[in-house]
Amino acid sequence: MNSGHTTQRAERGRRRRLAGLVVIGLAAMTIGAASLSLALFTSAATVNGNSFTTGTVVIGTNPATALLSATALMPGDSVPSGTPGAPITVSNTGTAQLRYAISGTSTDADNLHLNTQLVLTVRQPDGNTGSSCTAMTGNVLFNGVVPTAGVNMVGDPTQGFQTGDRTLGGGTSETLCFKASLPIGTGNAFQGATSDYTFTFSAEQTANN
Ligand SMILES: [Ca+2]
Repeated sequence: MNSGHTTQRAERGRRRRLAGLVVIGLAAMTIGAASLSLALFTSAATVNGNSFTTGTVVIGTNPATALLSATALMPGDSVPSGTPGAPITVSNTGTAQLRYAISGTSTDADNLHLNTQLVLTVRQPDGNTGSSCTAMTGNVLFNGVVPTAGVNMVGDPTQGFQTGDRTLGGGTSETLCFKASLPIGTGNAFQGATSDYTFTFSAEQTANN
């Protein structure tokens, strides 16, 4: 009986010692594995400085208002008077090339229909280059009336290229010459009539378009 108990205690002790050895062994293996991964040679390369900035298209005009005006226009008169045209500089202060068109609208608040008589003319500068509108002899870009409903005077503001659309590179400008004329045959019904005109310069990117 005593001999049996002694044997059982010895057996339990042996099992505990064995379990302890197994735990110690596993711990040693884990530490060994960790030491092994730390010992690997590694390397990395970074590629920085990848910066993106979008381009801009910014159209502007000089003058920005009152390019043409008259207060006592008579049949046969033109504005400016004589042969010169009124120069307007169209600029692209953006960084990307733009394409632009010019459309016009007019008012007829007094219902006297001056805008059915007044003829607007847009030409390129004299000799088609430079910025001089002295003789108003450049290529004709538009010559006609600008009705209340509006009209495309130069090119077409519809997206994409249409005949007459003009291009301006980033940071460049060009000059166009405007003129308004009241035909000598304009009748009495148009006395004291007023129409106000608005010219809209519409620009869009040419890249991928
Ligand atoms: Ca267009």
